[in-house]
Amino acid sequence: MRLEFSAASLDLNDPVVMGIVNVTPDSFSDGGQFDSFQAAVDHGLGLVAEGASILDVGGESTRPGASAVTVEEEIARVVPVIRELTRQSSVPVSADTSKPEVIEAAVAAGATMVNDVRALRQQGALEAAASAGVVVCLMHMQGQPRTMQAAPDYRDVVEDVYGFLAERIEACLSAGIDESRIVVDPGFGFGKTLEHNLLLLQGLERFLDLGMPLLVGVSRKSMIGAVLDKPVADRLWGSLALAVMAAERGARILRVHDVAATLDALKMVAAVENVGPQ
Ligand code: 7PM
Repeated sequence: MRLEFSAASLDLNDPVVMGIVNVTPDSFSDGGQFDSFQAAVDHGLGLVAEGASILDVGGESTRPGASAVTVEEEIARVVPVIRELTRQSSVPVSADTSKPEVIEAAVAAGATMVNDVRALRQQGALEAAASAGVVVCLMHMQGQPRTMQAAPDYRDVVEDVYGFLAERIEACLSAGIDESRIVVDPGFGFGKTLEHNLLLLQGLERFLDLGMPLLVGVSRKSMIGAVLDKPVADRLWGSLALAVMAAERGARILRVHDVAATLDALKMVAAVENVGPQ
C-alpha cells in the first residue's frame, strides 16, 4: 500500500507515525502570536527528528465543549506554521481543518494533506480538497464537537461507522478525488462512549474492507484515562498498548503525540510481522 502525495509518495507497507502539532494561543505567555508560531514549528521539527513521517498541523480545538474558531483566526494560526515546516522539512504536512478557506490557504502554504474530523461534509470542503489534489483523511464523528459526548448512540458501532466511511469515500470519488489519496479513520473519542471506543479497536479489521489505508488516533485519549484512571500526562504506556493493537489489526498511520516511543513499539510489531518462515 502507498499513499500518493502531490510531492512525494509514502510507503505504508509498515505502519508510519503522524506527529501532532497543535497551534493554539499560549495562555501562559503574553508573547502574542509569534510565541505560539515558534513553539509549534520547534515542536514539529522535533517530531520529524524523532521519526514522524507526516506532521498534522491544527489550529481549531475539537475538544468536547471547545468554542469555535473563525476562518481568519484559524488561517492566521496554521498557515505560517505550515509554510515554515514545509520549508524546513521534507515530510508531508497535513492541515487539520474542516473549512474550505483554510484548506485552500493551507495548500497554498505547502500542505499536501487535509485531515478533517468532519470528513469533508462542510459546504465547499469536498470541492476544495478535490481541486487542490491533496490526500484526505476522512474521520467519523457522531454529532458536533461541543455536544458529541452527551449521548453517543449506535445500532452497531463498527457497522455504523463503516457505513458512514463507505458513503464518504463514494462522495470523494464522485468529486474526483483519486482512490490513491484517501485515508479513513473511525474517529476514536468523537461521539463514542468508552465501550464504543473499545469495540471499535476490537473490530478494527472490519475497516480494512474499505480498501483504503486506515489511520488511528488514540494517543493520550480519554478511553485510556477511563480504563487506567490516569490524567493525560500519564497515558503513554496505555497509548503504546493501543497503538500496537491498532497496528496488528492493520492500521497504517498512527496519529500520536509521542513519536519516538510509538516508533519503537511499531518497529517491534513490524519485526514480528515481517519475519520469514524458518
Ligand atoms: C481534546 C480532545 C483535544 C481530543 C484533542 C483531541 C483525531 C484527529 C483529533 C483522530 C484524526 C486528539 C483529539 N483526534 N484527527 N484529531 N483522528 N484523523 O486527541 O483520532 O488529538 S483531536
